Amino acid sequence: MRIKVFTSPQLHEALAMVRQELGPDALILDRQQSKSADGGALWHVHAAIEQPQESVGETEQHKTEAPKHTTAASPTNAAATANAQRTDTHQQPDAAPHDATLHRLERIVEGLSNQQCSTLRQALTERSEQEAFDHLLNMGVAGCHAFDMAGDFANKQPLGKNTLLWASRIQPRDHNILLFNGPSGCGKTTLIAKLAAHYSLKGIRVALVSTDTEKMGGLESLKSYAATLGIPFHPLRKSPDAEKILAQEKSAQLMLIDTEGWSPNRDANLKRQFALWNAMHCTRRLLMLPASMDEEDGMQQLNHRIVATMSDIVFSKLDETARPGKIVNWGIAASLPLSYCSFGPEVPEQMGWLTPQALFTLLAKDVRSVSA
Ligand SMILES: Nc1nc2c(ncn2[C@@H]2O[C@H](COP(=O)(O)OP(=O)(O)OP(=O)(O)O)[C@@H](O)[C@H]2O)c(=O)[nH]1
Ligand SMILES: [Mg+2]
Repeated sequence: MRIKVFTSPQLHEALAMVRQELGPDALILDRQQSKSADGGALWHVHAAIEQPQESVGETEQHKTEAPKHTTAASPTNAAATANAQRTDTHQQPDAAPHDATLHRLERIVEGLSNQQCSTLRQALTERSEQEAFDHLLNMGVAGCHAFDMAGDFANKQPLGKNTLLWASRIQPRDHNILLFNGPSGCGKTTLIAKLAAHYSLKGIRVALVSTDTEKMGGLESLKSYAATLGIPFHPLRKSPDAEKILAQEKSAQLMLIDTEGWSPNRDANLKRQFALWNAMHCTRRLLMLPASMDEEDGMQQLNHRIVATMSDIVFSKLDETARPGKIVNWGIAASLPLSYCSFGPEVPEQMGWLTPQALFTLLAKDVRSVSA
């Protein structure tokens, strides 16, 4: 595969250059805007086309060579290239072994993202912004989001006001029914215990429910927290029982529902769980991802169809990662508003509500200042 970057002040011009040089089979991998030295807009379009057959056996070094650039000022011999590419595409041999192709694509994408980062960094004019960009990248924020946030971070301003969605704060006295779900061990039960302790100590009537009834010991820890706090606890095994629980707890101001952990590879129980969740008429469904999780694994979780039925996203274990910036990438990929966060195992401490100010604090690496 051959990759080139086409740069022009106008997007349509850059796309026309792609078509002209690589022909109609060119694949547009990405397009990004940056600023030119005089402050004007510059579009960078990454395009790819299959390599001719004889290049399949080329050395790895050649295959992964950095993308070549074409700018509006350096037009190329379009027609000849386009014709050559069209012919070559038809002459492609059968697909290379699957893993070799994947490996090559991964390296291409990696090369592209390094390339994009340096382009984006150069587009920042202030040194302080470039340093902020570097810091955000080190924290795990993806290049394009780090670019958007660099100015605010450099000026110690709240982050992501316009790029991320922010949930409206829970008003516990309004009879909220909050359901927490996410991968096994992400910290659902712990956060529910923290919230139950926090709000019941403030005099709010809290009731706990758990649909984690099939796993050995799944109910035990929440049941003991409920006993310690002196608040009601209900296991929910069958959907018809939901109405009884709702009727019994109608005076509860905050009902917190714990669920069984799931993952994209282990979602056989989700159908049964989903029916129980629906029966509880939740006011919010909060998806929890632990920041200790690998970013790609988190993205896989976010690709699951169930995510479309969630209202908020919660991040736990922020104390267990050196790259908390991945939550920015997850939040934007999920298109879900950010709400609670948790940054330690202790109940009832180490939790808070994510806000643009809290995100700045977190990425400046002072997670303890995120307030509840
Ligand atoms: N460091 C750290 N540990 C946490 C945090 N939240 C939870 N834990 C720990 O993570 C482990 C799992 O927490 P749980 O609350 O049981 O997780 P869960 O999502 O309910 O797990 P399942 O019920 O098995 O799906 C426990 O040892 C918690 O103490 C956190 O924010 N930071
Ligand atoms: Mg649990």
